[in-house]
Amino acid sequence: MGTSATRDTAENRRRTNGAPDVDAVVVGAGFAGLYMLHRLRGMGLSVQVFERGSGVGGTWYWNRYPGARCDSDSVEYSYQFSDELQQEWRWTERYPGQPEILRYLEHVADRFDLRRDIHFETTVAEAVFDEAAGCWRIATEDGANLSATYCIMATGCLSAVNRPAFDGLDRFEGAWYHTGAWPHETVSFAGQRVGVVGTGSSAIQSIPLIAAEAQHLTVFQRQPNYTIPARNGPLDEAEYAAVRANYGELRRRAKRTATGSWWHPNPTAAAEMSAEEREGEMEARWQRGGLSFYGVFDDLLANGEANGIATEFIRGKIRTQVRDPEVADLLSPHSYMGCKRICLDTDYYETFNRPNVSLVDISDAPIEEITRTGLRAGGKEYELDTIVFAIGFDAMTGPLLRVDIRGAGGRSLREKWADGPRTYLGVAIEGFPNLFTVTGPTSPSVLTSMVPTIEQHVEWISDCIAHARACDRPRIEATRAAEDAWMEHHEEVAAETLFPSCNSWYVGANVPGKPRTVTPYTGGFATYIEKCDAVVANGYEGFSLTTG
Ligand code: N01
Repeated sequence: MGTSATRDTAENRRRTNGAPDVDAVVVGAGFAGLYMLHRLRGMGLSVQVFERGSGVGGTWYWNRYPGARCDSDSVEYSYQFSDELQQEWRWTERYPGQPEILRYLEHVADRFDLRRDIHFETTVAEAVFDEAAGCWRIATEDGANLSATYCIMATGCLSAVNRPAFDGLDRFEGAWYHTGAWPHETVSFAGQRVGVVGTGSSAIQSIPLIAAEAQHLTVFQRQPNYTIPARNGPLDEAEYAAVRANYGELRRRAKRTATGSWWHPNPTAAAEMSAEEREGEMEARWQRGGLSFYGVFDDLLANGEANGIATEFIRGKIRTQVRDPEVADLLSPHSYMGCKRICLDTDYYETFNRPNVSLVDISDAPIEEITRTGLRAGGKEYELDTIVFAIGFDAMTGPLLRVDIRGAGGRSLREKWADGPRTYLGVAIEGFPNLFTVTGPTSPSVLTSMVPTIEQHVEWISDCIAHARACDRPRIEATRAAEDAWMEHHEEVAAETLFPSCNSWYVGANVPGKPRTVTPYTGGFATYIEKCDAVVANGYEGFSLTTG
């Protein structure tokens, strides 16, 4: 591991003084970790970043599957902390593809000279709070150690892949891939019989491209998903220039919304609209494409009837696109819309009209085993040369719990969260002083536009650290009472939504044995920002600050 950067003379001096090696360790070098490093460095802190991949990018480093693309508009899915950066960078399409986002993050790493403090191909195995020294001791899988006053987990929400746990996988003689850990080399499907397991966002993006190349594609579907046409295309130069001239206002406005996005939510409940008005609203959003369909009615995610109107509209669209009525029926979800993440697609439904594509319903006939030459589901054998597992992630808690984190008194985070995550604001955890989580469980994160939500967290956390240092009480910890009150509020607002009713990764239903709890904060980005700001205005209410 390349820890030589942490062994320079200044740090050696700190070591001999009994001080921690560095002020802060950041785990992860995606959108969150890169900005955290830049921000803390700007405050004069010594910082070291550990990153599992061989390059920066996080999500966009790992998810290289065919068709991988962001569902947020490129002009929104970018940092706002540097106006120079947002003015000089040029996006090319409405939704940025994985290679373009990765280039953007590589540019950011170079532009702000971030790489010199990042240790690549270095996986953090353990983070243990040393009560006596008042610091975190970080150990990596390859046996290196580093101590730091602050430990910031910038590990992302969807970075721990849901590993295929099917019997017989080790006997499979073909090739297999997980969309969330895709090889860097081009994968060819030409002339092959390919199976895709899963029909979430990753599958919906990759299926049309795999189908165009494979000899035959079989899609194994457990539950269908709602997907809206992306309507991707090159950015219009004049519109883009207007955005660049108005970035500040557009970004400010987004922070006053529930999702942190630029699209306009309809402020009217479905029942307050006429049938024609509802139809017009749904059709307009369908034609415009994109995640603005979430904003079709004010009560889409809170009222079953409103939701039912939208889902019937989508099922109608599926029936007009898919020629075989039986296939159309199988592709039509009947659950609530939006309590599983809505997907965006390019030609997804049309793909099922192709003669080389078949859909297999495994809702009642799960995959029994992977065989030497394919897989068996519902007692039937499917011969396959390649299997693509698009089976998602151990979301939000997985990236944190795969590190053995032990707080004050040796308390393990895995034990504390055995029945589900508990945090204060999704940034701090009682019993784990000086540990922060960027977009952690119970923060709005995955229900909002990810980059602005990450920036808000990075800024809040770094300001909190600055405050603790300025008042010479560097040990900062969420109190039990504050965490309890936050969790009560979190659970209360979640209970008012439709989220608990769906088997989604938002509630951990996709990972066998995972405690079922609504993990992201459903109260909205604007409300969340107000709450975070109020905590600061009240002198970091809910935190105890001590000399440590
Ligand atoms: O994962 P998913 P994903 N046997 O969990 C099925 C973000 N994202 O990687 O629905 C058979 O959504 C599972 O079935 P079911 C986005 O937030 C963003 O697609 O649980 N099938 C489901 O169909 C997204 O929501 C972007 O019944 C199994 C699928 O696999 C999140 O990442 C692009 C199974 C998993 O779908 C995750 O998306 C891609 C099993 N044992 C992803 N286990 C963009 O911004 C699971 N499944 C563009």
